[in-house]
Amino acid sequence: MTPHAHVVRAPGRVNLIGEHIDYCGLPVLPMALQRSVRIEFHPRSDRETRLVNRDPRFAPNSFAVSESIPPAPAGDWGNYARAATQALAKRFRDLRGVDALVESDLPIAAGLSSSSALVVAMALAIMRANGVTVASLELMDLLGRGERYVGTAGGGMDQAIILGAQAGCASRIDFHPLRLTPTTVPADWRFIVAWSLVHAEKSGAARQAYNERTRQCDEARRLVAGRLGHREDITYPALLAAASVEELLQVAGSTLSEVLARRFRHVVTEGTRVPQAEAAMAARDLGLFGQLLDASHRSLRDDYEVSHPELDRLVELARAAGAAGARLTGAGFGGSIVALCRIERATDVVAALRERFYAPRGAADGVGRHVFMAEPSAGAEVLTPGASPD
Ligand code: NG1
Repeated sequence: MTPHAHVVRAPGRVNLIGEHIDYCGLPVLPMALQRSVRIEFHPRSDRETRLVNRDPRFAPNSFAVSESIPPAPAGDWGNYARAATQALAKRFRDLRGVDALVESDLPIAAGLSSSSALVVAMALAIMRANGVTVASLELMDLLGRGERYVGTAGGGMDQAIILGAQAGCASRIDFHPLRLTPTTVPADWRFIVAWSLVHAEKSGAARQAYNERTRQCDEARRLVAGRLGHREDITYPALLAAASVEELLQVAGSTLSEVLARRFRHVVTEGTRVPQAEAAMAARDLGLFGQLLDASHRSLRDDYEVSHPELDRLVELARAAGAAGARLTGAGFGGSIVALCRIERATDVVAALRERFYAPRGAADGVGRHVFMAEPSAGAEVLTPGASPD
C-alpha cells in the first residue's frame, strides 16, 4: 500500500434464493462472499477522479465528479464508478475526486455482483475522501437507484447485501421499506459456487433480456390486479397478501398471454419459496432448503427462461454428485450456480464437477478459480478507519 492511502473493500454476493423478484419488491435471501473489490485511494483537492485497475483487461478511466457525469461507452467498467460518484454528487455538493487503484478477486460477469461491489466500494471511497456519511439503509437505496446509470433496471438486492451483510449469516432483504433480517447459516452446510464458463455480460443482449423481464412482470401485475378489482399500482407483496397463490395463478392463466402467465408464475411462486427457505435454514432443514433450490431452478429455467444449457448441466451434475439442491444464481443467461450440500459431501461434489463438467471443456486446471465454497461474510467496510481525509 502507498503511504497514507485509504483502503475500502466491498464483497461480492451469492443469492441463495429469491431470483428476479427484488425488482418486484419481493423479499430475497442472499449472503456476502469472502471475495471482494478493494480500492486503495488518495483524496484529491479537485473534482478529477482517476482510476487504475490492476486487471490489465480494464483500461485506466477518468472523469470529473458532477451531478451529471457523461457515461463511458456501454460495457466500460468505469461506468460503475461513475454511477456511484454521480449518485453521491446529487446528494452532496462540491465533492472532490480521488486517485484510485482498483483490484478484485471476484470473477467478472459470473452472477456474483462484481459490478455492484465496485459501485459500493467506489461510493465508500468518495464518501471517505470527502468526510461525508450516509446512513446505511439510505445508502443502499441511493446506490440501488444509482447503479441504474449503467442502463440496467436492477432491483436493489445487491447493494443492500453488499453493505448490510453479517458474517456467518444470510439475510432476508425486504423492500419498501428496505430492511435486512439475518439468519445464521448452519455450520455444517456448504454453499458451492460454480461458474458455467459462460460470461453473463450485463451490457448487450443479457441487459435487454433482463430489462424485458422487469417490464413483463410489471405488465402482468397490472393486468392481474385489474382483473381482481385492485388498483393498478398495487405492489406484488400487497397482491400476494390479498389473494392466495392458487387464486393468483388461476386469474393469471385466464387473463395473461402464455408468456406473461409463466413470468407471473415464477414471480409469485419464487416469492413463496423465500420465507420457506429462510425457515428451513433457521430449522437446519437441509433437505427442504435443497428442494426449494431445485424448484427455484426449474422455475427460472422453464417459466422465466433465464437459464442456459451449461447452467442446467452444472445443476444436474451437482445434484447427481450428492448436493441437496442446486440452481442458477444471479441474473442468469450464463454466470454461476449455487449448490447446497453437507460439509462431508462438498469434496465429492467439487470432484464430480471437475471430472464431468470442467475436464471435458478443457478447464479442469482452472477448477480452483471456477468453483469455491461460499463463506457467509461481512459487508463492505473502510479498512483505514483511523485515517482522516488528506
Ligand atoms: P446480477 O446477478 O448482478 O446481474 C441482477 C440485479 C439484481 C437482481 C438479479 C436477479 C443489478 C445490479 N442486479 O444481479 O438486482 O435482480 O439480477 O435476481 O441489476
